[in-house]
Amino acid sequence: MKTALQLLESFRSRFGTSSTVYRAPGRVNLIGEHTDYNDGFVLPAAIGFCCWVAAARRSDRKLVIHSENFNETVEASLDSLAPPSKKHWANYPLGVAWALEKSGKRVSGANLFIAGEVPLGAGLSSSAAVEVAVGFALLNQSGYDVDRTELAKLCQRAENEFVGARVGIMDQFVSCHGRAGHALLLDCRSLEFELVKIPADVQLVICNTMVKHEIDSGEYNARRAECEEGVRKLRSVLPGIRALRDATIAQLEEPRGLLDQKVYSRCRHVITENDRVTKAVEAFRHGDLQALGPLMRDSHRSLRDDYQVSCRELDLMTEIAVAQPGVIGARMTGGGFGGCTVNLVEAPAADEFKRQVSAQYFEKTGKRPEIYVSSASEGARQMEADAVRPAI
Ligand code: GAF
Repeated sequence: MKTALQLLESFRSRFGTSSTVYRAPGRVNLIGEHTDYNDGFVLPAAIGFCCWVAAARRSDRKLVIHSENFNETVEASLDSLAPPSKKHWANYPLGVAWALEKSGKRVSGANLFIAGEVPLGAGLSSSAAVEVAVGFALLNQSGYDVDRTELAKLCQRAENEFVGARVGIMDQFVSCHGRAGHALLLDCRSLEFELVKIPADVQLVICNTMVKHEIDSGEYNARRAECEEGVRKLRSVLPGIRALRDATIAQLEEPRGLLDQKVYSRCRHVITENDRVTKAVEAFRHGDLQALGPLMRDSHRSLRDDYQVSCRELDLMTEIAVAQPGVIGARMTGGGFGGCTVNLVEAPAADEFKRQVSAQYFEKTGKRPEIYVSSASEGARQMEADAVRPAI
């Protein structure tokens, strides 16, 4: 974990001036997968890994952005930002500046030093963390107050329209609004949210399969298009529906003949997953942790069989996890096609869980998994110079 002081020093040795430090977290989603872009419900938590940005204003309209992770510096003029044709790490920060300007905000030129600690390609939203940290920095450096919901929407727009991945709002939203010790129940249509306390004796254990998760592989956008097709077809019998969020499972069953098998399965995942989120929140609220296991199991199966976004390693990691003592529930988390599983584990069992899962996964795949024990953390912040303590 970095400190604000380290960032200040790195910035000074690169740009020669003082700076202000910001950070925004990655996320883990407890349940509610691929529901956000269907106007549904999600239950993510911000995690301890963050993207850090040190920033100082410039007098011109230039952005000079250095990435510590890629050891590369990119320069761009705020007057000529346009969606790029090629993949590049700088598309994320530049996209955020572009989205801010598109929304009518006048962004100041700035020097930015970016250091990300969210594992890349692990499905823990390293991109949302970069976007939100940069957006927070640019707004603050340009003299604007930060409206967290607006920032999340701008970062989503950057990713949709500049980077070209049609992601939903979940990752950016929880990176902005996360709260220590809590998951966040988000209604992705109204953007209203409630904090859901995670009991102190439950650990979030995140197991990285080490299979790279590729969100822009085309598969994500394809799933989204299939959901949209489902809504179009269902609308002929249910004229009122705007998104899969509006349909019940009974309403999906009746006109089943209208949908091809694949689209039907995609819709079934989304509709049943929304229901599981509601039930999981009830379970947390009533302290009925045992109810979470079957909900997480069914979520994983639905993502594997109906939505087809799991992979052999995610299935295996989940199977190993549920056989361990002290595990409450396990499932894949995030977009899928690799990345991580999320596990709720009774705190005293967490160390042994980690050891066992790691050894058994290695034995079966030859891959050494990374396993992170994280608490639910705070959302994006401006930092005080001398501490990891948030300034606001
Ligand atoms: C990715 C996306 F960025 C999110 O918006 C969400 O759709 C998730 O996949 C799947 O739940 O993280």
